[in-house]
Amino acid sequence: MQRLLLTGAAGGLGRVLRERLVPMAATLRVSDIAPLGAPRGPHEEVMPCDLADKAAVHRLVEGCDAIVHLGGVSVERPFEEILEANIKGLFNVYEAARRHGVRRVVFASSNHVIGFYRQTERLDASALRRPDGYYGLSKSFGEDMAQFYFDRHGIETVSIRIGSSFPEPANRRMMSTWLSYDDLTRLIDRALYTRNVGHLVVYGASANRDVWWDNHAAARLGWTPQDSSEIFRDKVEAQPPVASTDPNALYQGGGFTAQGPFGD
Ligand code: NAI
Ligand code: 15L
Repeated sequence: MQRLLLTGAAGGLGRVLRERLVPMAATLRVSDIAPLGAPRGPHEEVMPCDLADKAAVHRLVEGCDAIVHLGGVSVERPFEEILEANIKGLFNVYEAARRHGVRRVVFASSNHVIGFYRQTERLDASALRRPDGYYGLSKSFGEDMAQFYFDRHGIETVSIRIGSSFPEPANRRMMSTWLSYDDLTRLIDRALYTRNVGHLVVYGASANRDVWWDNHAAARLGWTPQDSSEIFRDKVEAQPPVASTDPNALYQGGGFTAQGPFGD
């Protein structure tokens, strides 16, 4: 891998992966609409870019061999904001990938594409999607876009339905959805380097005790999670209990299922 592009590099996961992706390519090109600071060394190129700006995205993608695409709105927001960053933005990324010969994308999808399933249900990656908001819809569209660009143009993508990737689980729901940074890093490595994946959808969750997702599709990547949220159980269960009628206790997407609509 000569040049790897990381979008969303100023974000929560981007700041972590900016360090951890360094061994995966000779040059890491980092990008965001938010400030990124100076290059961290000769291995790094810094290119600020608004994903909704088509010409800028084409300049950004030119010369790259693969893309780890984290950039975009990462929470529930009014549709117009999601449209610019996540829908037009992703289209710009794939069109630029097609034009400039990029063969592999790792797409940060989300558990919110299946957020309206109950926490009592166990899903694999082939389950019918049930997005829990505009954000989840944009990720669902993103997975369809990835499939289309493989079928039509042969660009391979691993769409990772990330659960909750933070230093530690913040609440009871995240005991099921938590993905450690180490497991995420190993998953991205396999998603970049495993041959002939086509468009593959996998769940991004650590080996947590109460998982909701049958992640057998991830075996194709030779990835199995090494970490577990269990080490945080006592701390999380010291929090006040959540009512059984609370969306955080009912739905896989938790509170996202009850956000919006906006502007009424
Ligand atoms: P974040 O919100 O911290 O980072 C997203 C980055 O995208 C930000 O730095 C932001 O400035 C940038 N961005 C937003 N609009 C942009 C635009 N128009 N042009 C260029 N850059 C833009 O989110 P986080 O947690 O780092 O997540 C990274 C990715 O992973 C996101 O796509 C998110 O949807 C996805 N994800 C994250 C999960 C998590 O638990 N952290 C769970 C599921 C999915
Ligand atoms: C996501 O998709 C969000 O980007 C992240 O901020 C968390 O809210 C996560 O899902 C989650 O469901 O915990």
